Amino acid sequence: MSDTDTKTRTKTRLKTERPRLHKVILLNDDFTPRDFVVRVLKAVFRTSEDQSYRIMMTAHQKGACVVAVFTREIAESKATEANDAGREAGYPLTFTTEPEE
Ligand code: TYC
Repeated sequence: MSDTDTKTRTKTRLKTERPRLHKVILLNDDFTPRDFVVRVLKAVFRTSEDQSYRIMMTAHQKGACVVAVFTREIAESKATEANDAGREAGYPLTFTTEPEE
């Protein structure tokens, strides 16, 4: 028998997939006042006045703007909260969610 024992070890690394993130998208409409959109963005997404204004203007000019990305549950609950705020004030303000590629 030799002094040195050589053994082979197989290391199994399980691949843990990260949860897919979901985008919250702000859609433009012709009725919601700009300052109301900014107010909702600040309250629900905690974006600064400046960021909120830019997001609102991008949606206003391009038709839509990605607000932020979250896990699916958080994206959906924030979109719902923001849509409800619009509905409560009588505006058609709309946020949607979609999975990131
Ligand atoms: N287009 C609206 C207006 O002119 C303002 C607005 C901007 C509404 C962005 C929705 O996602 C929006 N009053």
